[in-house]
Amino acid sequence: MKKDLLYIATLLCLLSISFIAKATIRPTYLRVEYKINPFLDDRKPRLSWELVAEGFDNKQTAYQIIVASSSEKLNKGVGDLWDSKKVTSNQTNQVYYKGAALKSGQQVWWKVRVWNQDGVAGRWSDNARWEMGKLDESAWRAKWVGKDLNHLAKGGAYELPPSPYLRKEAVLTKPVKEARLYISSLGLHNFYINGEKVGDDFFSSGWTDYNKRVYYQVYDVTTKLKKGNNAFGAILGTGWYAGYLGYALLVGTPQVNQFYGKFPMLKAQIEIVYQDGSRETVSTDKSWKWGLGNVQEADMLQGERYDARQLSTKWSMVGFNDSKWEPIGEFENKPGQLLQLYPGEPVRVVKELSAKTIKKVGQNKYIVDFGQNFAGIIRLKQRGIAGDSLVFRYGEMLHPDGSLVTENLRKARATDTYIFRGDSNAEQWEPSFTYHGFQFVEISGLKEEPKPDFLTGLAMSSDLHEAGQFQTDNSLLNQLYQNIVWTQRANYLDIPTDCPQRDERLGWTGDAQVYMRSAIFNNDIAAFHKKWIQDLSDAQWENGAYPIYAPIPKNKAGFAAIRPSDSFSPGWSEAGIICAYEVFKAYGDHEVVKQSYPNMLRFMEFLKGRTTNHIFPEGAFADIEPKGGFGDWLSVGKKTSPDLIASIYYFYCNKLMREMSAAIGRKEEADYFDTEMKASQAGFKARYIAADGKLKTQDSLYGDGSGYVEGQGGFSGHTQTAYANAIFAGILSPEGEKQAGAYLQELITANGGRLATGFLGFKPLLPALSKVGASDQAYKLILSTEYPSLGYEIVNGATSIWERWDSYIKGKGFVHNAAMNSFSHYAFGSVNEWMFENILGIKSLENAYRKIVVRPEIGQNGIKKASGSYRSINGLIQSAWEIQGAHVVQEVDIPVNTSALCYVRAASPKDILLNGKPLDRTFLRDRVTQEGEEIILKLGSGKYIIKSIFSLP
Ligand code: RAM
Repeated sequence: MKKDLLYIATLLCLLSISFIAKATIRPTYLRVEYKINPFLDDRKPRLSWELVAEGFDNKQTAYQIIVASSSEKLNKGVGDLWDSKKVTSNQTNQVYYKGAALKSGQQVWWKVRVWNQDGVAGRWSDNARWEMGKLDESAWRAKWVGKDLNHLAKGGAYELPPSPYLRKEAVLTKPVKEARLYISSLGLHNFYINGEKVGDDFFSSGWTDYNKRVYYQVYDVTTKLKKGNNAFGAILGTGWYAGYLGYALLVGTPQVNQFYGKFPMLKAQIEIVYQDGSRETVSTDKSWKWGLGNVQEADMLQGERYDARQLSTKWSMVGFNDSKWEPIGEFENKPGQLLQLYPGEPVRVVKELSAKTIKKVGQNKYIVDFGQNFAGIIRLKQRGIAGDSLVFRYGEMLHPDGSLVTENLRKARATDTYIFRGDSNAEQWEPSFTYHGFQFVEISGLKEEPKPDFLTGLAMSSDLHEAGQFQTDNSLLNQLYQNIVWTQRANYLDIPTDCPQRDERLGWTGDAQVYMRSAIFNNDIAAFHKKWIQDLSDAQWENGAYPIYAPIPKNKAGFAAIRPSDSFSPGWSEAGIICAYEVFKAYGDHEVVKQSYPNMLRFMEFLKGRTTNHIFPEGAFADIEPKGGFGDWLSVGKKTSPDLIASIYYFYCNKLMREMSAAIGRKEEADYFDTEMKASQAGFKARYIAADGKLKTQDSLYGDGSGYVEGQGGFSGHTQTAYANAIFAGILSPEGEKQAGAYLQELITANGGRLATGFLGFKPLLPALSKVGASDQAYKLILSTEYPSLGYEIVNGATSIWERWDSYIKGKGFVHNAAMNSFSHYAFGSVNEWMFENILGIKSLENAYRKIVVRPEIGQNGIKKASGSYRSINGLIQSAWEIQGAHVVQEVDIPVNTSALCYVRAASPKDILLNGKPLDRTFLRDRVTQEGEEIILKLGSGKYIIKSIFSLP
């Protein structure tokens, strides 16, 4: 009896243990192709999840995925599409769907469970889903429709036609069970069903090389339809397809707009499943009608003009009298033009800002200050007399006299006009087919003092998940972080643009590549860059070079249409390798490598073709415009030889290609890149390194420097930029790196403790200083408020990152005002990478942060406290530290299924308390090593508080 009781007790105990164990590890945040419950057209999409579990050292040892064709089946555990069964693996992301072939429109439900380190299965995740888009052309019935209204454009400085309005009514004979809208436009569209706008996204279907690829979106519109008559309507905007692009007008290119086509077109297909299972489709074709409406002008750069009197809001509802509207034109698909599901995240309004101040600046004229420089539009809420108009102009800065700075917009008109309908209540309006970069809005035509909330700032961005958090006890650094985040927000808008305000807004490749890792720490950019890296591949030149911006429309002769001399440049074109590499590293994404691999190989071949002795000697790129490329763009002081920089980049790209090739099993190529990398290292040494370790160039080979950017002053190899790049890329020998580190510091000191770098030099500057053990110098640079520095911008009121170190100088004002002077340029925000990797100390040791290093740089440098996090694809990593008197307290959070090497500054392991306790013997034996003044703790998942006696090196 006693025995029995004991047996039962033991059994109960075991059961409860296994029950607890079972409950502790669980997948959450299920995503497909980086998205939550998305529409997709990837036939073998990749699945991912995060894991949560209590306690320490939790790992996944196996998983099971079930994929079903209905939620009922999934709930019963029936994987009729795929049951992976138990798969022994620690992989939680980049897991390919390996089930039955999926059809167009197929709805898919899935869930996952995992086994932990003790082999105990956890509970199933919640159900998640995805739905397939259209997998081939035959699934499309809709035709392209559109109307050329260019003849209605009012003359003047800009040629801006009105937007065509499209409509169609259709009878649905039975009650609706489910409905989808598949929609694409060459240009931009707003789509309405029964008077309601579908979707909250802007600027769909995005900017691509429309000759090669056009995207579509899918929406669930079930609740918008009803049995009986339904009305469908659309307004089209020229957008990137037919509107103005870049600085074409400014530089005098004969063609200034309509780079891809003359007028916008729409393709929309509404697929309805009736409750009885039968189906109906309503598609765009020549049975649709078009008419004129309220949008009288709409252009991305020039702004929108909206006359609310022209058309009743009922135009997209049933019963509107469209007898005066005419049939729309129907157009064929362009051969070779792929129609695919938008792979990125849509542009949305991501933040709303209210006016900080409203100042009267003239008769009926006011200036609103939103207190923050951003990209987006305004929402107006105001009463007015029919026919009265308000004119909105946008600016990032004010002149000392309080007037709006618009000179730096160059030829971007950036002006919106609203003409009142004359409603008795306040009229509400926001433009649809334009956006501006601004903090200030000047409103003319306001006859009465406006209410404080008459205008709302709507900040737009590609709607990306937040990945980073960063805070310190230093308000300057905190503001810097906010400025970086805001500038990324303003420029990650369908493509990574250089700036959001002037007549440019192009996907500049140099800016994108220097900023790439910084961007990753702020947002989950994997889906965004899945799109843009494709844009880059589509934009590759015939000769294999990646361009200086992408997309890049081409003219009939095959040159850049916006400015024919825009071609390629060292430091810019390498984005094709570097951006793919950063996605590969951060997310463990092999697909991006495989997809663009043929393009990357072609580019490497192009580079190789220009080398002599595996590097680029002086003058190697003298044939491009500007000569030698853009070089260390916007640096101050002596210019760094662009060829020396190009040679370091060549070495670096070979190194990255070696790693990526090996990862996707291209052994032969990996070997080739290894050899070429080493050869370029030797070539670099022979040509660019002097006996004393100084970097040098043969200046005479540049002649008088004419044609080169700021070449008159001559070129040098002995610059901050040259050393920073060489150290960062790892092209030097250990001894050489030491010397370079010393020269770099010398140069900074000789420059009064100031930086002198441009786009290419600044990105590696602080990381290089940290690499050579000069972390304090890096801190000094980031905390400086003297010109040139990011702190200088902040003490002068910056809420975003400026294009130039001297965008504004006290006493001198806006020195470059009308030329190139953006106040929202993320390139110098590339310091973010150092803030996360060196202040917080979060680095990836293995791809995708499966193995993490936490090694914050703590010293006597003015910062006593820092905290932050990075949500990696393997989970949330947190790192915080604080100097408390004679101690440093570190708080570290390591995600389930990962491990970390955590560096603690202490003379001996005895000086460390881990979660309140001294390190025990087994821990000391198995998990502690020492490197100089640092103790390295090997930690599994869990939350840790590490207290150590503060010892400086
Ligand atoms: C400027 C862009 C961009 C830069 C190029 C070289 O016009 O704004 O930032 O990369 O030129």
